[in-house]
Amino acid sequence: MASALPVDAIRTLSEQHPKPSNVHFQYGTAGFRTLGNILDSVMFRVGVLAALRSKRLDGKTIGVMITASHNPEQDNGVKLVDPRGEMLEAAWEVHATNLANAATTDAFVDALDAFVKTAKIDLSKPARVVYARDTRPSGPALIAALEHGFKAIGAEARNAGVTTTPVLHYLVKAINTKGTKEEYGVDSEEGYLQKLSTAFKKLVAGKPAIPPLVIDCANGVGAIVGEKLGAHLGDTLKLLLHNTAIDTAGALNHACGADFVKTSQRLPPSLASVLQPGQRGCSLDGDADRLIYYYLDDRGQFHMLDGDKIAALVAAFIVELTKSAGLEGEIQVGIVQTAYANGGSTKYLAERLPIKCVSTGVKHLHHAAEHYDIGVYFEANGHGTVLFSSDTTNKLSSHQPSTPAQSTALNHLINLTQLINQTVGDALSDMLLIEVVLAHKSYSGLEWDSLYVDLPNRLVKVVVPERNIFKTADAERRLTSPPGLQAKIDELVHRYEGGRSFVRPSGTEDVVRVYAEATVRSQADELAFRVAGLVYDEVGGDPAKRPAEFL
Ligand code: NG1
Ligand code: ZN
Repeated sequence: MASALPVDAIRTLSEQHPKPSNVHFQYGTAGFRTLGNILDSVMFRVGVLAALRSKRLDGKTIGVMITASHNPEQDNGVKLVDPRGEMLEAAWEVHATNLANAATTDAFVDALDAFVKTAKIDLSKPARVVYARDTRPSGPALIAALEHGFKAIGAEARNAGVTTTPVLHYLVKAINTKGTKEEYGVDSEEGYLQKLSTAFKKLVAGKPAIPPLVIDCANGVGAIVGEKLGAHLGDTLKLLLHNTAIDTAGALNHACGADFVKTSQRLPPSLASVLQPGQRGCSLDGDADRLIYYYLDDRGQFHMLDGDKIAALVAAFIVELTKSAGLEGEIQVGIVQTAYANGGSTKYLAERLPIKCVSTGVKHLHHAAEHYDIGVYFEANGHGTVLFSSDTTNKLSSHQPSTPAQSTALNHLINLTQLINQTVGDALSDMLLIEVVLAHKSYSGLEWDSLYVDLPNRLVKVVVPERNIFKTADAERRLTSPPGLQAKIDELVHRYEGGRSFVRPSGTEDVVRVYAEATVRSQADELAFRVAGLVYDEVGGDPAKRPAEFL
């Protein structure tokens, strides 16, 4: 190796970011995520790690995003983004966890040393990173700690400021493809907004004027980027931004945002006097990578259009376009879901398209979607995107349409590749995609909703002392541990018409999640609570403190 770790600089700065002694950190499905005020040491060390990742990949730019997404305001987190804009390679999650948990500066330096050797990192390579944060109040201090990490190891670091998670992913890919034939776009937030809005305008040109769209920004960073997007869209699509109080303490994700809507299955109270019957509304989450749509019917009844409905709408549209472009049989569209997908959606989609169920976590969905020519993946919670394989992209640019209709459809497909953020789920890009489909199909929320009927469902969490004793198989649809619990769940599920339920440990919170669905609302609720009761008893929960609804 041509050079060594700058141990002195790392030591001196590391001493300013001591690890709290009583905490164990874990790089989970969404990076490190916990209370913002205990993450200082993690940020410093992630700064160093991101630089090493860049060196390992020959100086390619690595992204670092500081956010805790839909979680409460006091939480924060950090995750690394690999050069093509995708999630950090899984093997490095373990290294991240090890480095974050070294008890002292000495232990940290030793762990780094060992890691550099085993991972064969050539320290003479350059280190390049780009980083951003959401609007959380703990963000600025955490950024300062992260920057110390960059400084300690001598990384070339670019600050992308306060922006959405998907913009950061876009930037990483745009920077790394600059000047190549895969150039992804201009490497700035402005470049991102230009790219999306230009494609959107082309896709809706000639369609009837689109009525304004109500957007719940979750009092987060989506409010900032949403406003800029609105300016780019002008009259093409008027964005009515609500819940934009990014400076109000406690407002972030509070009684608003995509997670609130999906979990509570109701309209944010703040929109009660805003959303008119028949009007389209949507909610972003705190870092604008999740999106849930909804509308009120004539009777003022709330209807939710979640990630599963988005997948159905978008996949059907793309299949139609490939047929119209004369590419039927040449380009295969496939779907990826998780066990949380509504049974109604799985049935609808499986009758029409190849479909795959994978474990929770964007990296699993993303990788599975890469196996299709065009892979549509959405989590029920509204996180998802569409991936076009490079073969498909080439096919689209070389295909010779034989009729004007084929040529139009082909152009639409090409513009979709520009509109869609293919690096990661992106609420703003997905929102424009949905608006394109609705405009093309002349659908209101009601018609979109009628594609299939959702089965009533309930998601419950059970707080447990040790979530890692819960182990799953079959894309998390069955428990293999604790022994015997799955059999009890099966026995219960059989008693409910259309019943389905599964249990898995959360990757982001110290809880076990219980999902249940059934043909009738009250039965779905009852099944969820009874399975939660089984879990509660299994972990030796105090019978006196057993939540009343766990029957
Ligand atoms: P966990 O906490 O592992 O259930 C949650 C979501 C995931 C994913 C991650 C990352 C549900 C049930 N789970 O994971 O889908 O989005 O957060 O943010 O929605
Ligand atoms: Zn998010």
